[in-house]
Amino acid sequence: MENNKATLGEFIIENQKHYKSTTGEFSRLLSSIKLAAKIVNHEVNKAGLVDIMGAAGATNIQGEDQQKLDVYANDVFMKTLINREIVCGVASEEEDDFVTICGKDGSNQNKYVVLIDPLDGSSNIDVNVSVGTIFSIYKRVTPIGAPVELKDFLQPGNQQVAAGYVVYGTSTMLVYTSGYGVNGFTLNPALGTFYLSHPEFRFPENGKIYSINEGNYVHFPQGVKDYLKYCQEEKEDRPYTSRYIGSLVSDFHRNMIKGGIYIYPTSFIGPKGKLRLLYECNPMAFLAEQANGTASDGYGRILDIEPTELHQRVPFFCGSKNMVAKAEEFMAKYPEDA
Ligand code: P6P
Repeated sequence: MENNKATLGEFIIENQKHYKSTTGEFSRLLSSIKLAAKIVNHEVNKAGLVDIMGAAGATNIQGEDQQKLDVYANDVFMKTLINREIVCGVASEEEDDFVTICGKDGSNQNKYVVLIDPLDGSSNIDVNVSVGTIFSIYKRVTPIGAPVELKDFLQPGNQQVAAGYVVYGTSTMLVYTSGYGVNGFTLNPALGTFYLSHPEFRFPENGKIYSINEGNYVHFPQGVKDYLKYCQEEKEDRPYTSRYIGSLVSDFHRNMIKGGIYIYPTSFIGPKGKLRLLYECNPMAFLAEQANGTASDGYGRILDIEPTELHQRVPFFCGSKNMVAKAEEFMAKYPEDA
């Protein structure tokens, strides 16, 4: 019965002592993300019944076909965060540039910016496989009230004040960290309430699942090819199990519960990999480290990368510490691939 579990709203209030915000602004921000997640969830859950699936005809800055739910999810988060003046700016995978309401009049005194992938894994929508929203929250570095600038968004991941995801799967969960561990909340759709179902997520120390699109094998760096051979050989606790959903949030979520590594490396197709640093890798890396896991670009800590562009891509190795460490060992044998 949920009645003995805290709701997300109660949890946010109980943990206000952790948030450096004394005005309740941070709590309002988390509550707004909760609201947007419920609205998007409602549409995702009925996508098969109404004509909201399929490409919206437009393409985003990544050159990817925008699925109608992509566009819808982006609109919902923009309306919830910008129109209601909860934050001073938002950068989104679906927007070429950041969006802000901090005009020159200095009226907007908000101090947070949000970076978001409104609907990650959207190519799975039409085949009824789970998708997710990923968010990353920073304090602005420019003066409060002044116009927001790109440098408010180009901060290293180690400056995040919070990060999380919503996974729209067999059940809808909101999972987030504000630097004090990772907690998961499951939505009761009948009540429209998220309940604390997974307190204190922790990656199992020794994972045995690897998640990678082996269709790109011939294009992988040699270090990744060697690591995959290591995972597949019959020795010690191996062969490991291969599981790949094609939805970062879902693969990450499973690996955090069962132990495992997710890899999206560089390849001939994507010389910097495919995943975006600011609104995919950094938030997932913050969650991973807060859940006793780790996240690397194959050579160094994801959270220490100094961003240069809003939509820049980086290679991504994330999950159980033992597996990421072993993958980095193989990558280190080929420094020319760095
Ligand atoms: P591929 C979805 O587009 C995404 O960004 C991640 O959610 C997912 O893990 C990856 O790309 C899938 O990419 O090239 O294997 O189809």
